[in-house]
Amino acid sequence: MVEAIEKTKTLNKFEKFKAEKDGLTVKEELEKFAELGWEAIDKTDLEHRLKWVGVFYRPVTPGKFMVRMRMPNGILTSSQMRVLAEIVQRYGDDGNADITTRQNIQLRGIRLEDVPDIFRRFEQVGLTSVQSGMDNVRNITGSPMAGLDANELIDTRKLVREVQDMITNTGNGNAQFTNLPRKFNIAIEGGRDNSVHAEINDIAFVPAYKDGQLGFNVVVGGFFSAKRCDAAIPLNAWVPPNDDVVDLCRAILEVYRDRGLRANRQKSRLMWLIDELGIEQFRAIIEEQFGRPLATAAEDDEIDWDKRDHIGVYPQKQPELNYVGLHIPIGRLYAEDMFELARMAEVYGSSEIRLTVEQNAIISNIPDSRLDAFLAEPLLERFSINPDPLTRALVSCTGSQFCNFALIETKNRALAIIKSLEAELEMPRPVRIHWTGCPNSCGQPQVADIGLMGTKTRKDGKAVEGVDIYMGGKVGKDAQLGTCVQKGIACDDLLPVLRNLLIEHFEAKPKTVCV
Ligand code: SRM
Ligand code: SF4
Repeated sequence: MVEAIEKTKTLNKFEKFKAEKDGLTVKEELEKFAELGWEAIDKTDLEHRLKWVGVFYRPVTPGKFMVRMRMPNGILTSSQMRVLAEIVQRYGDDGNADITTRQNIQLRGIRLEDVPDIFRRFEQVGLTSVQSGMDNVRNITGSPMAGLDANELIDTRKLVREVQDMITNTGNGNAQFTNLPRKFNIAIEGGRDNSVHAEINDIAFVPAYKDGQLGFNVVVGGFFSAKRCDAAIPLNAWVPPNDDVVDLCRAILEVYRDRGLRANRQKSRLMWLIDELGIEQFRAIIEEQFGRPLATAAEDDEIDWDKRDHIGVYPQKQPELNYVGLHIPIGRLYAEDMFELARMAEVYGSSEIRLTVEQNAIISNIPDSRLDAFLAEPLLERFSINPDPLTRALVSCTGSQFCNFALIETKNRALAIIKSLEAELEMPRPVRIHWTGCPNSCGQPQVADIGLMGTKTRKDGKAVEGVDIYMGGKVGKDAQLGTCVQKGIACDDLLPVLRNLLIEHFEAKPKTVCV
């Protein structure tokens, strides 16, 4: 008993409230919360535990919640999209949805009193938002072309689903994995272009041949946080593309759950545990938990392409079928867009919609004979298949419109600045510009050609919104993280700074102005 009290003393406040009451228990209390109203419920339940079922209290818009879904491999059906559209439509101007940097969807404007009904509707169409926030495993990413790409090595759809089902008990919630030391990211890549940013996940599987057999090399510990950012390192393990993937994820999660560092929340991600143990001992412990010998890694992996953005029209491996990637500016969707995407997926494709980590959408399985009609749809005027080069590669996190961690407004500003730059510059190719509203790095500035991280700076003696600039991020094969090259540029002064960077480093040319 004394020992237990001593142990609690060293725990941070998050660990204490998790020990008092597991986050997942709020699942059984949703009807009660709906009746009580958000202002009357326990503060820790409101601000933290509800995230265990994917419901996020937004201090910026009190009473209007965000719901973060799970979209394994970034794939959903038109019926699922329609249900999500109906949900946000109910909230008028408050309601919208964002495609996230983890191939996922977040709904906005949600009232707590509607959550039980919303969850019933999710269940009817096979959707879940369980364990999508706080100390849980986030949406599991996979190649958005899984099953469509002629050059694909492994179709990851089933594996991603199986790993999600293991972690969430098939969407019902799994108390085995609801008290991790911190958040956790998993990605399973099956293609050649590292479409998932394997290097920034706590566990990533990348295709590799071992003794002639196709499977995955495993890398571990990649993460971003305000304190530290690191690319994943090799576990020196190879697994075949079967149950071993699920079992290895389980083993790593169990080890992380039971041995992960919990005293200082800034040092709780998996990489800190790997540091403490050393990668060799970490591997040995994982192998023991896995319960059988782990094969050593294949010498090379098969990631040998530049990363694709999937925007445009592409033939599938299935004859006479195509997928079309639509550019969704800063990932923002409104109900009418979502209804349209659902309708178009049904009319032209196979009722399937896919999402990318660049916050865009893909409609797949469109026959050659239907392509022209698809491309003439009015939605494509806004969700273009051929956007201007800078717009094309723009990514942005939520920012201060909805996120209370934000130091700056991101999405709307990102769009406005890109428009101005495009008016002034001729770009020979896309430049990946990523905005993130604070050092948490949800918008992944470290993977960008130019990453912009929100900060506060001073201008004319006043505190103003600004950015630190990151450069050198490389994606696809030989991915590497960018680093900070300039600090504290006021957002109002950013346009000329970006213009110069684009001219100096990315072959932009000023447009000739006709007079
Ligand atoms: Fe994130 C916290 C949004 C991807 C690192 N992230 C948050 C919260 C939940 C903070 C909050 O409660 O307000 C943000 C919700 C704002 C809102 O209302 O939307 C938030 N993160 C996002 C999304 C929506 C950004 C986007 O616009 O796409 C992404 C949702 C992904 C998903 O579907 O689950 C999102 N977050 C990421 C990524 C990128 C990735 O996974 O590739 C990262 C960096 C990678 C990583 O985690 O290693 C990321 N988010 C964080 C962190 C820093 C984690 C840390 O270890 O310190 C936080 C803060 C925290 O967890 O304490 C955070
Ligand atoms: Fe919010 Fe910061 Fe994440 Fe942007 S990077 S969504 S501002 S926590």
